[in-house]
Amino acid sequence: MRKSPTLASALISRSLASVSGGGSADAVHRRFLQVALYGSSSGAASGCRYGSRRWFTPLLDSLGGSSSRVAPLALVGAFCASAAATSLSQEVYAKEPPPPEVVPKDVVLYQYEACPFCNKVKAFLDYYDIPYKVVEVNPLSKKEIKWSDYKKVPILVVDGEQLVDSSDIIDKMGEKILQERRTNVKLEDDEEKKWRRWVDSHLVHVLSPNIYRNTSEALESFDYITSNGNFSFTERIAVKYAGAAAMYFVSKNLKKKYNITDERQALYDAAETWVDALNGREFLGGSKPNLADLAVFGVLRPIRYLRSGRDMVEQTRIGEWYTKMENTIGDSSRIKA
Ligand SMILES: N[C@@H](CCC(=O)N[C@@H](CS)C(=O)NCC(=O)O)C(=O)O
Repeated sequence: MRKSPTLASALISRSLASVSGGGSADAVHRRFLQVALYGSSSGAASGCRYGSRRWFTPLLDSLGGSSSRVAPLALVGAFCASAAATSLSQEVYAKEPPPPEVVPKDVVLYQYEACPFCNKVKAFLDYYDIPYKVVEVNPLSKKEIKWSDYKKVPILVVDGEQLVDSSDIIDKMGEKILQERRTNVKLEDDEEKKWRRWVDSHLVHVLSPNIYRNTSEALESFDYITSNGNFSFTERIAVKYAGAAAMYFVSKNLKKKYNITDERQALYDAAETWVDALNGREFLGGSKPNLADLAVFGVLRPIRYLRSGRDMVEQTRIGEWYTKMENTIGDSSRIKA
């Protein structure tokens, strides 16, 4: 069903129309906006490197109709900063590499760098030390995933098999590589399941209203967004300010949709809820992270070093767990495509 155009879609659509030469008023009104923001902090002054930490945040709502006619505006950025360089004196926790015979030979992740769902998958791959290549998808053309019927990211191609949807991807990868380890225990306990569901049904929806909360945070986010990501030069320029303005308005709609009155408080509450769930344990999984730890960490990673993420760590008790997760996951297992 068609929805009315909003100021956000109009702003974005106009910018894109002038960039891509594109589209009738009708098509313009069908566009939907999705914003992604990504960052990376390796501490390396020379720029991003594979293996650095990344953050990103996306999530915008569809403002339009059928997917075949929708030209998404997604704004993807990347940044490298030194803020997250982990202190060497901090304790380093062990990763859990699976036995080599169960590790897939060829893993390719189609992603937006800042997408929380993509970061969730990456947290899993990084923690289990599964080498993977990344294909950064242009959110406007999506030409990198033209071959697939599935029009979202993440898509993970594992030895030629396409897996979609972050939680399903993690389930299927878990079945492949964790089977041996888990044969003697319940495949996934109820607590782990419950919190993984909470990430998808609650936590992710709190993120966008926070990173586009006001004009300065929206601009901060779009600084990230426009500094990297798979955009042409012209697209980058076109979406920078229009995107920040549009997202400011879209985030207001998202608040309504998800019944959020004070977005910052909602973020703090979510962080505190998670710490309560830990109930004094290092990780939800006990002495090692489980899939719920990886999911929470993955979706928070894109915002951690934005204003909202910094506030969250300052104002709640989540920082200690987050730092342990950072240390445990360590370098990414991403390899060059
Ligand atoms: N439930 C899916 C959600 C995936 C999703 O919504 N991805 C966004 C990017 S964060 C997307 O691809 N949106 C469609 C678009 O960009 O056109 C998952 O967990 O993987």
